[in-house]
Amino acid sequence: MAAFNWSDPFNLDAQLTEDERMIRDTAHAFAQNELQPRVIEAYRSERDAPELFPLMGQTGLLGATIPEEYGGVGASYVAYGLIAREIERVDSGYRSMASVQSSLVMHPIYAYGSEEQRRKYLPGLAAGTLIGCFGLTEPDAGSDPAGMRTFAKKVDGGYVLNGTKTWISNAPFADVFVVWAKSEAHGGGIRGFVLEKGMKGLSAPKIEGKLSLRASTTGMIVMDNVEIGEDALLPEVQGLKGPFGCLNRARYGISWGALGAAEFCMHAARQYGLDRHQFGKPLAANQLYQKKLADMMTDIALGLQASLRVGRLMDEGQFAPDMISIVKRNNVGKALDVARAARDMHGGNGISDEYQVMRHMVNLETVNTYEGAHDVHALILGRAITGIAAF
Ligand code: TGC
Ligand code: FAD
Repeated sequence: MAAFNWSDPFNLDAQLTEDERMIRDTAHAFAQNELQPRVIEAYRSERDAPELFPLMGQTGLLGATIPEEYGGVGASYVAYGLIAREIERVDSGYRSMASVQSSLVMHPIYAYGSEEQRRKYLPGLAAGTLIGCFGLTEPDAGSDPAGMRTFAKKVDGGYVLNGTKTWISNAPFADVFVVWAKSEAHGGGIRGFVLEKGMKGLSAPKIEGKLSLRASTTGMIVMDNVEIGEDALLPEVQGLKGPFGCLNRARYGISWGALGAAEFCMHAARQYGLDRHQFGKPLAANQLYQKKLADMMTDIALGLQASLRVGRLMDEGQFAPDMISIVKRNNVGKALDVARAARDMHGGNGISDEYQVMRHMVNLETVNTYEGAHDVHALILGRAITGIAAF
């Protein structure tokens, strides 16, 4: 019989390759040494942190699945998930910064871009010397991106873009903007365009006052007659399957990341319960306290196994997007439950940012909403089960 390890109940470690374990350990060391010491103050002050991108880039954490010739490390999707888990163990906002860069900016340029676009942008994005953002959501088109109004009018030699994107991670300090718009030249179909900071008519004001994800900067993208050349169009994709192809990767990464946040919360609640005594015994000696820990461990362990399975299928090219809806929805919802319980188990101290569980809890409210809200993924799955779209 094998020994039981409460922090790795199904021996996930043994299911990883040597390379994956090495990437995980590198990400863990980076997150604990570089991110953890900054996060409490960064969250308090809602401070922009563009300086983290080169640090992540030097560590190989940006665009890890992209081939080496474009600056990536050619890692597996499982390794990508492990990176997200280690970064989000510290903060969902830091994971957001990295997953937008990797899945929502580097992936579309790699998968849908011209060779010239790949060579121009990918090495800088991988190194973190360029920062990217992804503009899909608009003030009147969130869960229903087909309702977007951003429009690319055809002119000689290129396009003129008009429209507003909102709730865009990294936008206020981004150098590279992957923007989705309806294109006059393509029958009103949705196309992707790569814009650059400094273009006339392009601005990215910051959204202030977030009560969640405060370590990550969020803004708008305002396009007021932005003139771009033909070379700004991503040539290899048309329609919503373009942005959704990126979202598949980011949602999958989130399914691992959210469980990193949940693991932090569970470990903190366990230690708190062992250290703190009430009624003459440790809190952890109470049945109710232990049941909460048992539920947390179970949900985290099952969720990790599910994400590992989906990651392996992605690496084999055998995944369906609905599988990703299962793990994004389930793992984020369960992580939110874990974080709320951990906050409660810390009593009054759980309210203080020093103990960090409440920060994870409020962060996960965003994670539950972006990249397809929890209920929207239920509807995607409902459509898969019944054949009826209930949106
Ligand atoms: P629907 O008719 O279902 O599909 C339109 C076309 O897209 C294709 N498609 C997909 N392709 C690849 N992967 C997927 N997951 C796909 N889902 C759909 C589909 O085959 C079709 O292709 P074609 O060739 O036939 O045209 O589209 P719909 O308009 O009915 O969509 C409904 C719904 C709910 C599925 C969709 O709109 C949805 O997922 N809404 C959620 C929106 C969302 O996730 N927004 C995310 C914005 S980005 C973000 O939040 C980043 S935060 C990142 C961070 O900071 O970490
Ligand atoms: P809505 O679509 O208005 O939904 C509101 C509520 O209604 C939700 O509970 C939803 O589940 C529910 N709902 C919607 N439709 C239905 C239906 N048919 N049936 C039942 N219930 C329904 N977007 C980007 O493009 N790029 C980014 O980088 C980005 N970063 C973000 C960062 C942060 C911090 C946040 C908060 C958001 C970010 N987003 C980004 C936007 C995010 O993807 C959207 O907020 C999300 O898709 C939901 O859209 P919405 O806010 O318009 O909500």
